[in-house]
Amino acid sequence: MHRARVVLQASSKIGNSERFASWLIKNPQAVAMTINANRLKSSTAAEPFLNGSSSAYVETMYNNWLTDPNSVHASWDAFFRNATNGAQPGVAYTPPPNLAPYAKNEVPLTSLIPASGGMPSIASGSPINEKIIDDHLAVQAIIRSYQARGHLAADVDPLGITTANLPQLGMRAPSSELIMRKYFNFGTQHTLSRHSLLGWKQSLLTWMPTSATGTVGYEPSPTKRSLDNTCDSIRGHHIAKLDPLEIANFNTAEKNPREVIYNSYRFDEADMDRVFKLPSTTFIGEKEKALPLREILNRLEQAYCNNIGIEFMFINSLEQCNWIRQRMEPPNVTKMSNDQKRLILARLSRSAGFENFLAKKWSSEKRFGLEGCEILIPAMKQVIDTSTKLGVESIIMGMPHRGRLNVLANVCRKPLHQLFTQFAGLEAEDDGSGDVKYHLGTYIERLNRVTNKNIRLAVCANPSHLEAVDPVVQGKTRAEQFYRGDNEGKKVMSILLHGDAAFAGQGVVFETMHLSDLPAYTTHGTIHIVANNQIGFTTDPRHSRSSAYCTDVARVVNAPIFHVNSDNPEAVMHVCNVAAEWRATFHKDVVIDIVSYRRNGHNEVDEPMFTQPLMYQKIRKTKPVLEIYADRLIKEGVVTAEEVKDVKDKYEKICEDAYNQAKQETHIKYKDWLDSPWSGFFEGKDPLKMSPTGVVEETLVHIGKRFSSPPPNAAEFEIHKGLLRILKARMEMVEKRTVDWALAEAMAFGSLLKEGIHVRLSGEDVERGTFSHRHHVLHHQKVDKATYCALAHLYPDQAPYTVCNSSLSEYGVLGFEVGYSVTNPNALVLWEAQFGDFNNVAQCIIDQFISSGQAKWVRQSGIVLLQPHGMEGMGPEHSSARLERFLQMSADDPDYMPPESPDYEVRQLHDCNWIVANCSTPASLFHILRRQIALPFRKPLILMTPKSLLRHPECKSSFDEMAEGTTFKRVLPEEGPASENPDKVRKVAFCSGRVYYDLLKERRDRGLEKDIAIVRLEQISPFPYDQLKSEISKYPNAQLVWSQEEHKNMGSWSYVEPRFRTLLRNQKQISYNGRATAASPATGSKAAHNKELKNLLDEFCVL
Ligand SMILES: Cc1ncc(C[n+]2csc(CCOP(=O)(O)OP(=O)(O)O)c2C)c(N)n1
Ligand SMILES: [Mg+2]
Repeated sequence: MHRARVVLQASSKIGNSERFASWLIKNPQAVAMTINANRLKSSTAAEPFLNGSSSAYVETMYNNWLTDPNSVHASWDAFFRNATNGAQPGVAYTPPPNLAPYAKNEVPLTSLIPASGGMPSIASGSPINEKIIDDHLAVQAIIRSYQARGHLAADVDPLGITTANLPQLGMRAPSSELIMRKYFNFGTQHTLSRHSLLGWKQSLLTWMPTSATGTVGYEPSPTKRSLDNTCDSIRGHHIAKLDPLEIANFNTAEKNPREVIYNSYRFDEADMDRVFKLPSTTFIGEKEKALPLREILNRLEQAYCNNIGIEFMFINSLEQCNWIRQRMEPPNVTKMSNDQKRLILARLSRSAGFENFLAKKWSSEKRFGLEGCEILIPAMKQVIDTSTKLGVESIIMGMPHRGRLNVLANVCRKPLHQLFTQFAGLEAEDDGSGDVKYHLGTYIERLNRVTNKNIRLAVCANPSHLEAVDPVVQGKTRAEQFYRGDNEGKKVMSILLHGDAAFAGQGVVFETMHLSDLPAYTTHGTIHIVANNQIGFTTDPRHSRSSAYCTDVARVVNAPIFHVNSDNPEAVMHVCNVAAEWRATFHKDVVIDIVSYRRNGHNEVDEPMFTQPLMYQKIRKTKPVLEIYADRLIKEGVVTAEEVKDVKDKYEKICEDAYNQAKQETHIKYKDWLDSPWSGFFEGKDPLKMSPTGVVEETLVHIGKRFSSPPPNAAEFEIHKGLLRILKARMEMVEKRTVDWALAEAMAFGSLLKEGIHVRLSGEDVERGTFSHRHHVLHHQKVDKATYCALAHLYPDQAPYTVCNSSLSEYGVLGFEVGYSVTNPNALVLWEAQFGDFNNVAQCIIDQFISSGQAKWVRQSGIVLLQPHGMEGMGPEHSSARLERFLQMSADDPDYMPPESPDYEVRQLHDCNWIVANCSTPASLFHILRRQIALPFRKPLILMTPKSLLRHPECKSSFDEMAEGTTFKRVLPEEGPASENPDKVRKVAFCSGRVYYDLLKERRDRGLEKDIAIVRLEQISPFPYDQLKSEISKYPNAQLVWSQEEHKNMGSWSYVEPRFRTLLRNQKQISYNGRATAASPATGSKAAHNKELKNLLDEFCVL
């Protein structure tokens, strides 16, 4: 307020030539700067409306006037003109002109003045009364407060236990304390949870009437000042000057974020019938522009404090806030037609009927039933109906255990007999080890009977690990959008279901949400539905989260959050409609928090009374929602009791028939549960025939040259000089027909792109490459966002190339790429770790999806993990990608050597769960990447990748090793002098990866080239028994060692040792050459590192 007041005062001193508002517009701050400090002290008593809460209002008026004098009422215009013309305090105000008749719904300011109260009338020409302004401001602030914090007083909990803080049953805040006009006595604060009170009591209720006096007024509270400040600065951060470089572009829709500040206001009971003009930020009036205060409060109560609580005022867009207000504020927005009500009831009946049926037939089986949140099924169907109406054709869902079978049965309409066979303990007809029934995925195409449109529904298979499937679903959704050309997410969307405890507790939720608006990761809005039963296993919310709601994580992405009481089905459906429309309109995430309860224990054999006795006493007394709603509709005359029974009986009969059909089944089929069928990919393919991986030299040259050239419009596109040098060096390599690591990778990608294979490389800083070796995206040095990616412009009809720096997340991003990779088999999807060390942050995705996904869910993935790995003296981290862990999870039997056959390689690959490799040459990289696509099936590839080798002069390959007719070599034999006279060779060292170059140098330095042969395993797992066998037999007189740079309990040793034993059949031994065992992957001391390396090399040379 100071600013407005001070500016007003300052302006009165300004000369006549500068008296118009227009000059202020240009640089209002400059005016403020010229103010004489003494003026701050001048009295404003003569302008009483410049005091207190009205000051902010006046400031707003003043700012508006500065921008456009016509935008404010004529009386304000006159006042500001007078003030700027130097009028003395007290005389600047002139009454408003009132010449034109008032438009319909327009309320004259004079009519707002109470008839009694002794206040002078505006029309009388006396100065405007301070109370009128204060009252209006108070009403505006009340409206705003309901919008911002009404959710805290909403009745969204069907148990009425208010976030499960139950020192004693029945100690919930009485509703009279929850509703503004009635509560004022806070004596029961200690019985209420911090969630329910700390937030809203002190803020929303700032205007509450004291029940003792009946006065509606401001209740001074210790937090008053800070609350006022909060309001004042609620969006101040948008304009705060935080960026020292001043390049941040804070994209807020509200350019003038200053809010009304309120300090004090006071209503009498008589005020309740006074009519107040409604601000443009509310839609409670529908067509009415003004309402009596009593009606305003009633409507606000209905909109914000009934069975729906809405959190949306943190959203940084006025347009979006208004959009929500428009859909939530008008009276009767949740009203449904009778047909709609019957549909909800029918769906609810099926949802409850399904759980009842399972409970009856398999009473002691775990199924994680939905009882208490049966409304989830109608809710999901409503979201799907509305989304399909709005153009969505394919929905990908991820969900936890709770209610999953019900979702499969009643949302996806998976054949019931297939579901019931899962309870029968039958053996599987096809390969794989399977999964428990409440983890399986499904895919279904069917007609949506409500919209009469075809729809594809997929529920992704998921592990027990809660929320782990979230990024996978997003990746799959993104991929489907990409391949359908659905660039705005109009056809394909994702729905993620969550439990309350998991949604609040699992970090991957945040990591996934944070992808939601990134250009290469967005799915253009996800609808999140929380089946919030107010408990996680045996822990209630006060011990499982620090946030007020389980959904608070969604606030970071500006997602609106709708909390809704599950016992009010129509409110739930309304919220679902709004959420689906929100997603279709803004393409941003939205959360539906269905506040419900869990009628049984965590699973059906758990006893909840052990740990939540009071909550469960309450639950026992709570009627099931089906009963509540059926009674309501019967009472309303929408349905009859007979109809309700008929719907129930019919569904029971359907279940019974399916049950009998399931009894006829003798086997289950895992394929029935596939979430991502690849139609046409396997058909007609020889499952053991691999396409060639070598390519014609012309292709290598073309890609090499393009990749080594600056952008075609080089004259205008200024690239960094250092990059010009790199490109030049690349071009020289191409001319010499050689490649380094980066060039080989580019040629693998480029040749696949040429063949129509989409390549997507994602991870932290992948565009440049952590080690500055890749440089797939060149940046114009003078123009922001002007980039050039040569691999995207190799051939006119090539497949698209996507290379994208990701957010700094491993769990989220790797999960995303796994989801991406299962969508289209004709794509090479790669995730690169910044350093291999960081892959363990994504361990759950590696363990639960990548290594075991096919075995559990018959779902294949050809994802590639590029993991910088190598002991180069960089300390405990930045050294090891934990090769041993991947090898330990390889499922091939160390005691079994597959029989030799011409298709040995592909057979092994077919049978393994993943491929683990530590290649030593660029040519190997080229072939192994291309082999991912050449295979007639898909397998994950775990690739250790180099750091210093990226620039090692010897780590180069010739075009000859990549040209037509060449293939990936699982084993690289010795080709030097030792191989010429193998009988004389005294030692054969087997190794893998970068240590080869250390061994090579040491052998050369010591002149042992004839004595020691070095054989490299370019692929470690599956173990290349066949090729190693012939290598071993070449050197009959040599001792065998395995040389590795990792510590003995790490690296490959534990994996290769038993397999060598199987291969050698105890006729020969292989010994270990490498670092001793250790707890830490690498030493932090450079000296110790060098010493360890020296020991390793010394030992290597001992003959
Ligand atoms: C990552 C992870 N940690 C722990 C568990 C064990 N667990 C299974 S269900 C559950 C409680 C989940 O509570 P909530 O998310 O509220 O879902 P609800 O069971 O209540 O539907 C827990 C802790 C798990 N499955 N995953
Ligand atoms: Mg829960």
